[in-house]
Amino acid sequence: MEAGGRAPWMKYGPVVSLFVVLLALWFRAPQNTVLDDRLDTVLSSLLRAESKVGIDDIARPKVAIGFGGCVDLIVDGVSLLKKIGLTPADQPLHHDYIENMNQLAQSFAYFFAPGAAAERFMLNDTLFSELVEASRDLPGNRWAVGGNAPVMAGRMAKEGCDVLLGGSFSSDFNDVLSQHITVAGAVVEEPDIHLIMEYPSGAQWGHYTSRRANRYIVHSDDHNPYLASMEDFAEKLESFQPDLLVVGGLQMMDNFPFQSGERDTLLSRLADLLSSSSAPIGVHFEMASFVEESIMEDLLHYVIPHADSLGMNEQELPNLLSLLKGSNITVLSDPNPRVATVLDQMREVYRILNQRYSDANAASTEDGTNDAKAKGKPLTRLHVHTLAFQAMIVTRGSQWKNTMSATAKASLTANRHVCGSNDIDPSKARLIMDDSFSVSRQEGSQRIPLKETRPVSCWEEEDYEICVAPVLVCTEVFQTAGGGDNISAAGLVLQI
Ligand SMILES: *[C@@H]1O[C@H](CO)[C@@H](O)[C@H](O)[C@H]1NC(C)=O
Ligand SMILES: *[C@@H]1O[C@H](CO)[C@@H](O)[C@H](O)[C@H]1NC(C)=O
Ligand SMILES: CC(=O)N[C@H]1CO[C@H](CO)[C@@H](O)[C@@H]1O
Repeated sequence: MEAGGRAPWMKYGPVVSLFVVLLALWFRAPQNTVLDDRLDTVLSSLLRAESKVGIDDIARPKVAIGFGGCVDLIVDGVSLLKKIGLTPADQPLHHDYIENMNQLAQSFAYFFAPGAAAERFMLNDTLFSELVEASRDLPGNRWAVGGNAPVMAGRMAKEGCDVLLGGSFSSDFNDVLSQHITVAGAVVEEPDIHLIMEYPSGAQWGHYTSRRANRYIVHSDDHNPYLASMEDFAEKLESFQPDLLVVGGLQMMDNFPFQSGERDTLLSRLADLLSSSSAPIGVHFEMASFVEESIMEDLLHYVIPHADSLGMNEQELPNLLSLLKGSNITVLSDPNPRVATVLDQMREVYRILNQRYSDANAASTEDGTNDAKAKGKPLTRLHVHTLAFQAMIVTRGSQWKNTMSATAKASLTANRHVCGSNDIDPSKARLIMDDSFSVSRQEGSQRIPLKETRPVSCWEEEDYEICVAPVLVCTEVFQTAGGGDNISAAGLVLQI
């Protein structure tokens, strides 16, 4: 009986399991194919949108970019911390700057778990040198040209622009720059080094697991905080006659131990430079990770009023907005925000900054001071880059062209940069944006479906156009650092 009872099972068992496997395949295969098809269509449609606009390769657009630069030493963050024997902090904690090992452990843990980008000044030279020494022989480490200005310059030169770059570099650094980049600034012996601690999604450090790929950066600059190249840059600017002026790298001043009044002098000189450029050229300011409240206030006073365009990520947007609304710095925000949330924050930043501009104008007309410097400029372009999507607000009738193609290019550049390859491989990409998104968190707001054949959604509101493009998120991360700079620069190139 027993044998007889088992026989049918043994006979049909393999057939049953084969059937189960086939059934599973039948259920899964079409869905995967659908997903792959969807990705392929989004990719080809984004590429088509990007190539709608060409760049004049005879009269190359001219872009002047400041300030500073460094050599990036890129390592796997967790491997480095293990090598130096830093045990995971019990308590993640935010620090404005880093003075010792314990603070490093707490600060790293704070940003590592949510997977939020962060950059901190290291006040302790000894500790910084120790970290750099430990990184030098860490397997898989890489050296690269770094700093916002050189990365944006590199991307713009690659995309067909002639660039004037303000920064003080060592001579071997100058040698690796593109032939389309002219440097304004002194040659220095010892370039500043930035230590980039990258980590993939799901990386583990003790009981912490990273929710997304990102990096934690420490630096201990000697040259960059002083905007040492500014005078040279200002001088060359006159004859260079750029079509666009880009400012970035000012976060190197954050928490730097300046003498009293020093930073103020530097930034007010920068304000003069931005407002005195003879022709009314576009000015773009690339935000970054700032935590010192007083420098943010200075930016609001000296830099942002002179910018026509701002670029930033999902951490920097809420930080700026909170300050504009009179609240404190926000050190950490949701690293994967929804489209509606980001668009609402962008609308508010756009509205508040333009309100400030018209208030300043009204005031200066009233008291008869017709001082052009005091007026600043309205904000006509705002680009926010996030992991899942790119979003832009551009004023109708402003100087910025081709917003749809620029948003597509920014999105493609995100994948190209993070995967480290110019050709996008759909098998290393993933769409994480939802099938449709709401244009605002306000009740009853319109939902826009993500159409594979027209992935960039653009529409008009008030006096501006909004474009949103999904990012084909890279799943095999080569590098996240410098992503924002490459993306912002790529978006600007098509809009000059
Ligand atoms: C700086 O770092 C070194 C090496 O880790 C450490 O010995 C020293 O105590 C630190 N200094 C301060 C002021 O924390
Ligand atoms: C804002 O910062 C001040 C000064 O650091 C602090 O006293 C205050 O508690 C903070 N407020 C909030 C809401 O975090
Ligand atoms: C993917 C990509 O091209 N990334 C670039 C970002 O910018 C730096 C500096 O120009 C380049 O070295 C990277 O190749």
